Amino acid sequence: MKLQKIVLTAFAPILLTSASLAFAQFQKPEDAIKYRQSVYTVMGNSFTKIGAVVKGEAPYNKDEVAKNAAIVAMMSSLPWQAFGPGTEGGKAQSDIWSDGAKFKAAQDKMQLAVANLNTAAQSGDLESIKKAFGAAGQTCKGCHDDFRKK
Ligand code: ASC
Repeated sequence: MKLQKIVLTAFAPILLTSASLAFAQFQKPEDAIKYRQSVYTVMGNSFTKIGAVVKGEAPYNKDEVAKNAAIVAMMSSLPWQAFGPGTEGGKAQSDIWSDGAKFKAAQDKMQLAVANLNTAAQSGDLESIKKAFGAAGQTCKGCHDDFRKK
């Protein structure tokens, strides 16, 4: 084995660990705020497009809804790493940091609901999409009521 390869193999776990830590870290609180708000902007954009179909304001196109539901589901795991200690600000209420367990429960609920929406969207059954969309929207609203400044 070449020395380079041995060294890389030996340090791979450390490199991977520091890479995943770096992924969750931000230089300044404003960077974390901008990151989480950006994620919500992208999620909201796709969610609203599905909403237009559900409300009958836009025609149902299976591939479009499936694409947007996949975007929402994928993005739903991202905001939370940007609510670390010392990143208070934006529209975030202080309860996020003082009642972390409640905030975590709300995150899990939303992630489950948008995963269900994605499953329905990939299946292409508009009735189940409508149901799952309503349930997902409730989890958005619940979290806003409890944790977002008005
Ligand atoms: C959206 C959006 C939200 C949610 C919420 C659902 O499209 O931007 O924040 O839906 O309004 O209740």
